[in-house]
Amino acid sequence: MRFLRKALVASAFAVTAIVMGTSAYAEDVKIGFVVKQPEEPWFQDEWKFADQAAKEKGFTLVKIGAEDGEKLMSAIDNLGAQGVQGFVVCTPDVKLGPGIVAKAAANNLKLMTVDDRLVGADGKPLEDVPHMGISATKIGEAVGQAIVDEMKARGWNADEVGAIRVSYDQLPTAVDRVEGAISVLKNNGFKTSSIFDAPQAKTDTEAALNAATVVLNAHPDIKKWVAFGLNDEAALGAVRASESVGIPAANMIGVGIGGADSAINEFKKPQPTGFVGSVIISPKRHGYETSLNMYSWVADDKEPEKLILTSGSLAKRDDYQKVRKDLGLE
Ligand code: FCA
Repeated sequence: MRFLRKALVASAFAVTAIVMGTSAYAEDVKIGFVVKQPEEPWFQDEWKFADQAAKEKGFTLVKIGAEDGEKLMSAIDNLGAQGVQGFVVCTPDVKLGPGIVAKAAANNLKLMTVDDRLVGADGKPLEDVPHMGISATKIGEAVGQAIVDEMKARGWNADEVGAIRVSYDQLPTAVDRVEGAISVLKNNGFKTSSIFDAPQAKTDTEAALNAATVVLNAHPDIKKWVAFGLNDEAALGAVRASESVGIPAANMIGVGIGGADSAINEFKKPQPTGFVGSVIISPKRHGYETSLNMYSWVADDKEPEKLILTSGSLAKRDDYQKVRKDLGLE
C-alpha cells in the first residue's frame, strides 16, 4: 500500500513536471555562483554563461564575488539565508576545502566547484565534491608547444633564450599548467638553468608584472625571452614587464591561457605585442554547463559527474575570431 501511494505520488509529480514543460519548479530554484576574482574577464564570462542557463531554465542565479576566505564564508551564509539550494564556486583558496564543505552543509546547500579544485588537509583533492576544471597539464603543453613553434618561426635557439615561469604554486591547477609548458620547452632544448621562477602574489596582471620584472632585472644579459603562467593575466604581466625594461616585441614570446577579453584586447591592438597567443578555454562550459548541472541536481536530484575536465584550443592574432566561433563563444 505504501509502495502504491509512493508510486502514485511520483507519477502525479511526473505529470505535473511534463505539463510545466520542465522538471520540478524552476521558479523556486535558486543557485549561487561565487567567484574569487569578479573583475577578471574569465569570471565575467563564466557569469555571463551562467546567466544564460538561468534564463533558459527559469531559475534565479545569485552571483557573488569573494576575494578572500572570510568573504567566501559569509557569502555561503548569505546564500543560505536567501534560500539558495546549491552553488558553484571558484574559491580564492583551495586549502579552505574542508571549511567550505562544512559551511555548505551547515546551510543545507549543494556544492560544486569550478576551475580550482578543493583540497583537504593532506593536500589531496576532495573527490566527493563535483568539479569542472581544465585539463591543466595538456593545456600547459599546448602553451609550451605554441612557444616552441613561435621560436622556430623566429629562428631562435633555446640556448640564447630565458623562460619566465610566472607561478602560483599554492594552486595545483596552476602548477600543472606551468609544468606542462616546461616539459615541452625541455624536450625542445631548454635547460633547467634558463627557466626562471617568478612567483606572483595574486593571479592578476599586476602581480605577474611585478614578479616578472624581478626576473628580467636579474638577467640583463639575456636578450630573448618567453613567458607563461596559469592564465592570460600571468603571460600579459610578463609581457608588460618586458616592455617596461625595453625588450622589443620581436624579442618576447608570451602565451596565455583563457581567451577572454584580456587576450582579445591584446590581439586587437594595431601593432603585435609580445603576447603571441592564448589557449582558449571554455567559459561557456564552465559557466553554463556547471549551472545547468547544479540546476539538475537541485530540481531533479540528478547528481553531477564528480570530475569533468575541459580542453582548450590555441588562438593567435590572426585566427582568434574563428577559434572563438568554433567554441561557440561569439
Ligand atoms: C583559475 C585561474 C583563472 C582561470 C581558471 C580556469 O581559476 O585563476 O584565471 O584560468 O582557473
